[in-house]
Amino acid sequence: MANRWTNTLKESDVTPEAAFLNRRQIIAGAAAGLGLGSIGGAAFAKTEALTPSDYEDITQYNNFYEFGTGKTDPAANAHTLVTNNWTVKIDGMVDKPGEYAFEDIMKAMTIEERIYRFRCVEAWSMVIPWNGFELADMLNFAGVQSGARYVAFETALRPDEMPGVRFPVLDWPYVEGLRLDEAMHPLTMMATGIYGKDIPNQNGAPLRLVVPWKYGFKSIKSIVRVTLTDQEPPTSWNKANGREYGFYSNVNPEVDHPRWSQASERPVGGGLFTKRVPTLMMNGYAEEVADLYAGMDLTKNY
Ligand SMILES: Nc1nc2c(c(=O)[nH]1)N[C@H]1C(S)=C(S)[C@@H](COP(=O)(O)O)O[C@H]1N2
Ligand SMILES: [Mo]
Repeated sequence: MANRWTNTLKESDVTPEAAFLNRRQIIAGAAAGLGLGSIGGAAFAKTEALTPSDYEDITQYNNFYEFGTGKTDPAANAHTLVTNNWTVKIDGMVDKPGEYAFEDIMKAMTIEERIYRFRCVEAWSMVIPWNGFELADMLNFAGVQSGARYVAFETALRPDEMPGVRFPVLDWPYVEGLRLDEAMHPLTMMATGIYGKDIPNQNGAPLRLVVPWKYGFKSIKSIVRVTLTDQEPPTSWNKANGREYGFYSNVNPEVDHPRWSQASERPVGGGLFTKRVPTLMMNGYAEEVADLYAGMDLTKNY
């Protein structure tokens, strides 16, 4: 693919502002403005500098329940995951279904860097410089058939390598899903690296989804299967508690979790006295993605 975004640039030689400006101009087809806009009263940042979180924080404070439910469990335990000879089955409503070697997917994709906000539904956040490719490119590579409307994702389930799956915290394997237009959106990526290094096991090696305008649990890790379908696929957290976790799970400061506010968040890594900051509508990406949800009641489609 052509270098549409910041793929030739490294974090060291581009300011996040420049990268975001470039991206926004391409998507919007117009010059980007500065300052704040609003949707339904909630502020969102149009353009601002994003300072990436420390590598240490990004890779030592994780959620990956297959390796335990504590924030430091994944970093402590995920070394047992064998990522050699990884394959991803791409099946369902595609022209070229198959069991693809991770290396072959990588050869066909353009790896670029993108610095995205990351917002967990638990109300902590980070800024992560991902390396990876657009999910759309991988789906086009497999050939999406016209009847497909959703994409289902599945994480590896390997009891011998994943100490956490002994516990029935979730109905394993971890599964997630997107509407096809969300999956094809140019912001949606498959991450294979962080800070220019291969993605660590605890962050979802060798490839995981990143959907920056949705709560973190949508960004499913260590993917082994991607299925194009015409039915809304089941998702792990929705199955576990459908009242608290919906299919869409767009970051929305105006729709609280039944047990806590989503209006603000705690940036991870700033030490004990870090101030909470306001949560942005669609995590700051409303200008790019809000039209995907035009006419939908976001309090019902949470
Ligand atoms: N397979 C799998 N994917 C997962 C999870 C998980 O437990 N298992 N946790 C999710 C949640 S709740 C979050 S916040 C992010 C955390 O990603 P990070 O550890 O890279 O920050 O991964 C998501 N993807
Ligand atoms: Mo999360």
